[in-house]
Amino acid sequence: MKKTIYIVAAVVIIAAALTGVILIQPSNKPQTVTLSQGFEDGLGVWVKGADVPADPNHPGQNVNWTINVVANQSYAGNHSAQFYINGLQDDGTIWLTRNLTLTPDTARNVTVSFQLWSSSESFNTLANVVAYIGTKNATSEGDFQVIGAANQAAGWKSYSYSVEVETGASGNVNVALGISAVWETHMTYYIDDIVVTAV
Ligand SMILES: [Ca+2]
Repeated sequence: MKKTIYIVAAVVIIAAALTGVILIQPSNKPQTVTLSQGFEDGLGVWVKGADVPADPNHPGQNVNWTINVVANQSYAGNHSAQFYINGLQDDGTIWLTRNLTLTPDTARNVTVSFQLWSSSESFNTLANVVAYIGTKNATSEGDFQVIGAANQAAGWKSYSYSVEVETGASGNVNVALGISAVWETHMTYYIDDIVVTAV
């Protein structure tokens, strides 16, 4: 019981100290922006993108890929985004991206976190989970940062990526996330519960 009182007292002191810190910050600090996407109403403002190789089995075409909102898997609610790619060429990156409009000419710490579902755990990396945060549009695999292997667990696993961004004159910052095939197989993953924050 005594211990509980000490803990409560410590929390109160820390809270008071933190409040003091907040009060002395300049009042023009940009507000924290938080956006979430759980795919309960479709893709919303998120846009599909891909950088995939030609398919030698179908001359003149690229390998098949799709990103669709589906109801057969979900981390929260009833829907998620299903990512499918024919990885038989051992190559190909597909993603969802959206734009943030932030205060121009400020330095912001932008984080994207999300849940990814894999059907199995594998010691081989079948696909990488990739992300991009920055002021340009991510258009190729090379624009993306690998943030982890996709097959670390059977079921849902959380991923996160943060970048300190100079917002520039427009204040436009793009966030993208997806998967990149590195094993010769067809692959399907699900993504849900995306949260983007700019602080
Ligand atoms: Ca959902």
